[in-house]
This record gives sequence, C-alpha cells and structure tokens, in this order.
Amino acid sequence: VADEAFLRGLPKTELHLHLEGSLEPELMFELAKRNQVTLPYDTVEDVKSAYNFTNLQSFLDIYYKCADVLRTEQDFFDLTYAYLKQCSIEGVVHVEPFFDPQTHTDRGIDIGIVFNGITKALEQGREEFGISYGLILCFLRHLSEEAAFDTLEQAKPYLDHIIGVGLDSSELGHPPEKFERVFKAARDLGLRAVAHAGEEGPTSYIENALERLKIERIDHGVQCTQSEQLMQEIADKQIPLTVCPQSNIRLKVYEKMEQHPILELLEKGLKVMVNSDDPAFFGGYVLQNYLSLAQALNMTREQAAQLAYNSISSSFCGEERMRTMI
Ligand code: ES4
Ligand code: ZN
Repeated sequence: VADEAFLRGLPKTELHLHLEGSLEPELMFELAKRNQVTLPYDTVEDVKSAYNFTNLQSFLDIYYKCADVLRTEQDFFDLTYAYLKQCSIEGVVHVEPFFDPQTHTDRGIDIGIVFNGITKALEQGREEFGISYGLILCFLRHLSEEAAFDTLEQAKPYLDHIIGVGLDSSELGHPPEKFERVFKAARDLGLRAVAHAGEEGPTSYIENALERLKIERIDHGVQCTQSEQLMQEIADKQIPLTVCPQSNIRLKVYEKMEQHPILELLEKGLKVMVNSDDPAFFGGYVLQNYLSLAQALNMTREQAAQLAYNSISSSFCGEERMRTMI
C-alpha cells in the first residue's frame, strides 16, 4: 500500500479543480471582512457543519453563496495563490484549474478583474514554485446557451490567458448538446475543450459530450461504469477521466470510498487520474485524495504511480514540459 511520503513525492498534475472551490473558510471570513459582506455563518465551525451535502445541487447552492465574498482582483489573486501554495507542498507540478466567470459577472464584477487576479497569481506560482499552468474557463450549464456565448465574447480580450473551455454546475436536465454551438465557437478560436459528464448524469451525457462537444477529457465520467461498451470505447481511445474520489463521496455518488470504482477503471485500462474538485468544501486537496484511496482501497505504489503518470500524460502542457515532469 502506498504511503504518504511516496504519494507526496510522486510528480502529479491537477486537472480538475474549481478555483472557487478552493476557498477555505478562513479566507472566506477574511474576504467577507475586507469587503464588508455578511456571511450566513458566524464561525469556521459553523461553516464546516453546513458542508453536509446530499447531492450535487445541495453543494452548488452553498458554493455559489460563498463565492459572493470574491470581489476584487486581490481577492482572486489571494484565492489562487493559496491553492498554488498548497500544490507546492503536495508534489503537484502542473495545474489546469477551472473558474466560472458567470458566477462573478452575474454579480456585476467585470470579467477582467477575475482574469487579472487569477492570472497574476498563476504567474507568481510559476515563478515562485515552478508550477506550470493552463487556465480553463467553464460555462455554467444551468444558464442559457446565449449566456455562454456572451461569456465567450467577454473573454475575447483575455484568450491568451486560457487554454480551454469546460462545462460545469447542475448536470441533470442540462445535457451537453445544449452547448454544442458555443463549444464549436470556442474550438474555432483555438481553445481546447473538456466537460463535466457522468458525475450524476447518465451515460448518454458522456457519449454526447464526446460526440457533440468534441471534448478531449471527461471531467468525472464515473457513470461510464453503467455501460460496458462505453467503458471499452473510453479505454480504447484513451480518453482521460478526471476523477474526484473525495468529491464523489461527499456528494453521495458513492456511499463509501470502499465502493469507489477508480482502481477497477484503472485496471481495465482506462486513463483515470486523481483530482480534488472543490477541496475546501470536500475536505482535502489532491494528496488527501490519493491517501484516501490508499486507505480505503489498498492502492499500491504501482497503481498510484500509474494514476500520477496519467495526470501528466493527460495534461495540455505540451510534450516538452511533460518530459520535465516525469
Ligand atoms: C462542481 Cl463537483 C462539481 N460538479 C459540477 N459543477 C461543479 N462546480 C464546482 N464543483
Ligand atoms: Zn468539478
């Protein structure tokens, strides 16, 4: 079984991390004070006891409220920098974080404030910690196609700052095909594409995300276990699945980590890897996710090394950088 020192020492990337989901309660209180925002919680303990989720939506309702403390460029910088600092002590050498501009622009915050704060922190993280990056802009799937197009338009002056687009938020009832045209427009701008699919949603959402959005990685994707044929296709084509074990437990996709299928998927030859999703809400960054797999599933060093290798080979960082990570 892989131990903590071994897991920490493995070079890893993180390809499924929502920056807004890395907002720790302590920073949330600090920003609330700085921006004179009233939070529905009095203490860090209050916050943590509210983080008791029953499904994806019950989490998202709280997650969007917490994001209200993020107002200034400095706030987005502080959020992103704190995440990178944590990465640096966990052996994470490259990150491709998500952010949700609509969560902020819908509150009247200019997209430039969001972009500048995040980008400046990513640059500092690269210089200070040697962590390379590619930023991914996510469209909120509970909002309209038109709103997604509007967001893509607002992002045009900042296209140099992003490597791709993603799709997140409430999955059920918001199938990928709703965003077929905006994904096409994004790909035509030279952006890479990923999407959340098969977290809670059916296998048809995974199939349609691949066929109609032409994504290069599936975020979560664990519901592929419902279809032997789809699993085989994902394995044959080596389409990466950015799996988030602790998230799946906290959002009740599985009752216990012992039931998580990630190692079975790995053994079947699917290109799976380990990510933290929303670490401040789900109780652990990427290293903790690896540790939970070691504890609950007796993950071996070989399995851990394969997962970490998959995280590198699935990244958008390019061959040259990839070689320096291994
Ligand atoms: C998310 Cl776990 C998850 N699923 C879908 N959308 C999200 N946004 C932030 N975390
Ligand atoms: Zn996610």
